[in-house]
Amino acid sequence: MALVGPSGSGKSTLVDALLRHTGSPALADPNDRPAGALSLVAIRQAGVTVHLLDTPGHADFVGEVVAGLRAADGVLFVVSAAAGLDAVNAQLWQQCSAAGLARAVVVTHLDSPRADFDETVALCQRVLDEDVLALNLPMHGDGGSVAGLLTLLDARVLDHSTGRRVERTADPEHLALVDALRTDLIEALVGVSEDETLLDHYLQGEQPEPQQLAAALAAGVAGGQLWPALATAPLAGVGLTELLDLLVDAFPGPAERACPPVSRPDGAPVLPLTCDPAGPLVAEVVRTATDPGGRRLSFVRVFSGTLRPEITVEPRRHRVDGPASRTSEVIGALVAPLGSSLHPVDACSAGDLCAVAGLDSAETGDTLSAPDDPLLLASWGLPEPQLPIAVEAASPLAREQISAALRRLVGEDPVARVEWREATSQQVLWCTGPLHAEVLLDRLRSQDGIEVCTPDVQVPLRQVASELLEPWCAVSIFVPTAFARSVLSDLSGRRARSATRESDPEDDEQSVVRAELPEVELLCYAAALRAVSHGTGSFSRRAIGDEPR
Ligand SMILES: Nc1nc2c(ncn2[C@@H]2O[C@H](COP(=O)(O)OP(=O)(O)O)[C@@H](O)[C@H]2O)c(=O)[nH]1
Ligand SMILES: [Mg+2]
Repeated sequence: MALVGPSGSGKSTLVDALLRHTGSPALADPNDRPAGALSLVAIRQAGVTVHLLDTPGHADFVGEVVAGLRAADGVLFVVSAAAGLDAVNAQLWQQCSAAGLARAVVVTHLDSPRADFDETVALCQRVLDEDVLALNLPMHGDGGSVAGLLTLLDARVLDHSTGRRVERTADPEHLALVDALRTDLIEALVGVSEDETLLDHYLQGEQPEPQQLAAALAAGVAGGQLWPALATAPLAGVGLTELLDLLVDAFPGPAERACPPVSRPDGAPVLPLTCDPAGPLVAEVVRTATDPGGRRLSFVRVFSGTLRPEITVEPRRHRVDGPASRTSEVIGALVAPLGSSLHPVDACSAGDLCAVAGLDSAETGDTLSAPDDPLLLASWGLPEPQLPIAVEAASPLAREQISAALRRLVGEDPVARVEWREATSQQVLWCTGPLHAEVLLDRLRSQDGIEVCTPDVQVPLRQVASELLEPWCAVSIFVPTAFARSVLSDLSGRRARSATRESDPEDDEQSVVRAELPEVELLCYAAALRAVSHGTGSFSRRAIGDEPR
């Protein structure tokens, strides 16, 4: 399960609460939860291992979110009842729809003075999907605290006012208050149910059995027909049992999901794979960390086949900048997240997640497969990093180490790139935004002890026959149509020419704005576009030659 949502919505708090609730210590060490990176833990509930992929909320770290979504079979949208949703979340919801990921909405911050659960669910219905349906409702105690829940399907009160969870049948006056919501939910479930007798009986006025409704809920969640919304108060332990029950009972397991498309490394087609432990090996590196011994630790989601110590794998990548990796590597010891720490495992088969230590040539985003059966997973449209940061070593010693350290740094990150610009003798680190740059340079400092300075990025100007020339680029900017006008008006202040807007032929709520402008105007454009598009815009660029200034 990937947890996504705006920064501060309570994703990490929810993960900690779920860890504690299932008997593991919470993540105490801040190193376990590095800034701007995916964090992985696993909980056990009713004999099922649930990996929780906690994603960073800020738009600069969209690469980590995309890596998390790729590794997940389902997604929890964590929404604060005090702060609501942002446009980036609406966009992520669409990406999840395209990938057929089962989802639920977890509402947090219900104890805050401005919180309104019904309003938050209504907002989700407007912004995400009209079939976001509340499964339970918060019951407030003194001072706005969440004292318990009222479950809509089986009409029970889960009373936490004594500090323990006490279950009882709802009082008639409670039921009368929620009657309309219950009817809506039951009708939605009857509507998506694969059980035809359920509809017949319901139309004849019979109340469905709880098991029938539970089966309809699971079918609706797995089939992407409805999206349960749950009230929680993670800090008070309210709603955690209900969330875990939903994860285990209603969300599809890995075996029920198709393996993402794969091909041969040269693009030649292969037959679709399934989540079969005996199938050909296909795994993806979703995060790269450094273990306490300084070794590379690659977190891997296995989609097909089984990863075992001593087998040989070949990491392959889509990225075109670095040297093509053709190194075979022998898998060493495997570990897997369990609670908030890592434990040794004998093997990791299709559907599961583990970490491999010392896989030196593998980078985040690489596909691992067998050398004699090479396969490559289709890439999942990662955004191009468009903020260039010039990086210079601050000391002569650091100057010798900086190239290798930068290469390692970008290998660990899903989107960052590094480029040596001969014309200006600058080492340029390409990031998604200022926060991403800050986190990467911080890592350079803390992991490699390299202090850097970041002079302005130079754009090479060429002197030809007394005419000064500067490079120009053609850009394609992808934004929701609602922001296209702001993007165009911002471009007009950047010496842009031939600006046009077209609707995406497949989705007229998305637009492509094209324009040509001097490269120097693009130096800070990643941040400017972030501001005018509320974090939803992305762009690509193409050099179109030098022109007189
Ligand atoms: N009052 C209240 N505070 C919460 C709740 N959930 C999270 N917080 C607080 O909100 C802040 C941000 O939470 P965090 O989990 O770090 O958000 P994330 O950025 O989504 O991971 C922290 O100070 C949490 O203690 C909640 O349900 N109620
Ligand atoms: Mg967090």
